Amino acid sequence: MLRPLSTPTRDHRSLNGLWQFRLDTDGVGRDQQWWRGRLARARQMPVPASYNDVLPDAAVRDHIGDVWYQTTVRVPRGWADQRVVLRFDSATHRAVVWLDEVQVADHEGGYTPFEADVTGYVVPGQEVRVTVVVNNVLTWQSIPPGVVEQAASGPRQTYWHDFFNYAGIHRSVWLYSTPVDHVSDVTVVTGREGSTGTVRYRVEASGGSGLDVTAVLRDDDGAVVARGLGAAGVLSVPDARLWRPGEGYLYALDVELVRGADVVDSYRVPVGIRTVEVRGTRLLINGEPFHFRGFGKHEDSAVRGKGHDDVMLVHDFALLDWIGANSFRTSHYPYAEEVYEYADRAGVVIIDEVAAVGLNTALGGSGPRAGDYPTFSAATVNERTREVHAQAIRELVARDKNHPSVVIWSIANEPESDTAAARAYFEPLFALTRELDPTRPVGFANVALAPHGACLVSEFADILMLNRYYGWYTNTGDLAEAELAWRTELEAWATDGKPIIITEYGADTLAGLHSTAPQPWSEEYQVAYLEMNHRVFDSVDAVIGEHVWNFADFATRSGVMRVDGNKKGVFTRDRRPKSAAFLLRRRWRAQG
Ligand code: BDP
Repeated sequence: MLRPLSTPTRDHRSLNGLWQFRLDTDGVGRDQQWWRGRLARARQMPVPASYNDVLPDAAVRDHIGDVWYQTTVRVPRGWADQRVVLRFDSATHRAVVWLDEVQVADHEGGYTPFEADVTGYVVPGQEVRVTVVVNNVLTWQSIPPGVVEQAASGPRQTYWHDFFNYAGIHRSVWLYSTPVDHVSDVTVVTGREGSTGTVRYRVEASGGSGLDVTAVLRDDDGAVVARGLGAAGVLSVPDARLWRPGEGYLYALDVELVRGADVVDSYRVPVGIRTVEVRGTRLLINGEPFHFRGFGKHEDSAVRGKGHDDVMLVHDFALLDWIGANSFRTSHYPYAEEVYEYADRAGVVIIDEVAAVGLNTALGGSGPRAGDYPTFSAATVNERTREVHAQAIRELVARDKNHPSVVIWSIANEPESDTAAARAYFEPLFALTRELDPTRPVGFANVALAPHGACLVSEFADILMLNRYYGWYTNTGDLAEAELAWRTELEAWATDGKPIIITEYGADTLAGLHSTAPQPWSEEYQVAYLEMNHRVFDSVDAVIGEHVWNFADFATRSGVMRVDGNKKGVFTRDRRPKSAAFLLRRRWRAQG
């Protein structure tokens, strides 16, 4: 799905700012048709942001169900005769949207964009009311899954993932214009033959007859380097400057829809020319082995929750650079598109993950019956869930396929993977992902509960991604024993002959807690824990990367394992370095 852009034929207007907001405490808004007028008893709420932590009110933070947002927008006068589109970069986890009295959109899934052609419902120059109901309930048929149970005092939301269930309008909202005949999609796949780069493009357009497509590739200075005619083609770039980790060189593909001499629509896609390939135990970018150094991250910060914020975006990338990281995983959901655009320019490599986290009821959920459910069954994660999961993968690939920074699709985090049911569930999802994008390797993050020999899903993956906590959840405080056990397991995985990325290893650490003999929770223990892990990784040739869990401390639901959230950050939630940051900086900068 194309991002809204300003081009010679297109315009866009942000709807970000303060919206009217109301909690639907009794769940009556849909019946009472709250979209039919001004939202009563509303207060102001910023967009984008999670609503949960903006107000000091547990009823808001822990609300289960619908919340309502409303704003008005004046459609620019100059948009007469244009197609007008309303786009949400995300609404978590699902939303229905009305323009005045008319329902225009309905979307499931909290981390991918959706839009509606609203041309028929707006009058350029006039104001229109936008009402959105956002729902945060996780069910067995949502991605991620969860269940709402009736406890003695009311409903309780249970889920099996370890981050707070933030909700709301987390990303930007746009009204944008395109010509009626317009470019609807562009797909770019790059390659390399010797020093010549290739850019294979395909343009989809909606519109009448007599339309043609031109494609012009420009370098970073704007000089034309190749031209193509037709809706699909291959452009050759002699002496191409490649997109490389650490050097995000981008060309621009200017696509025009033309009728005779008239330009009907134009759109621009940044293009990084690079290749990705798994060969033996290596992942090659431009034919060269790439070693992943970095983190599993979260979209998480104080007050904003999961709301996208350019300040945090630029700061986090500056910290990645400071520490010598070259990559991260979008654990455990697709991030805001601004993140990928920034990574493209910065030359930072991304493992792009769909929001399929917590498909594993053996991992401590919290709730009256959290431990009692089977993961896969007709009544829990089932065929319908798989279809929702498949749709989430389709939307992820459709959104992110053109980003050079994305080199691996991760189709789940720590699912149950040691049962026949898991195998049957996942096999078609791997096939689907490959069909959608044959150019990138596909994997999933494997959980310690399904070690080598027990995991029945890894054989479908091009690359092994392991989350392991030897020395933390097992062998707690005993790094000597942890080291032996970890090396034994890792050497077993290495016999599969695939590249291995350690996608999680980490220890909770309370910033400012020190101990001379490294004790769990102290900064010294986090350092010693990482050093032990690094000794293990450095002794196994198939290991091609390490992503520490986590970049920064983050919010979780409450529980006896969590002190004001998960404290495995190398940075605190407000991005101050713990001692481990300096260790990583020394190690990674020496490698880079
Ligand atoms: C893994 C999960 C991650 C958790 C982490 C932890 O993938 O989301 O936050 O462990 O326990 O199970 O800190």
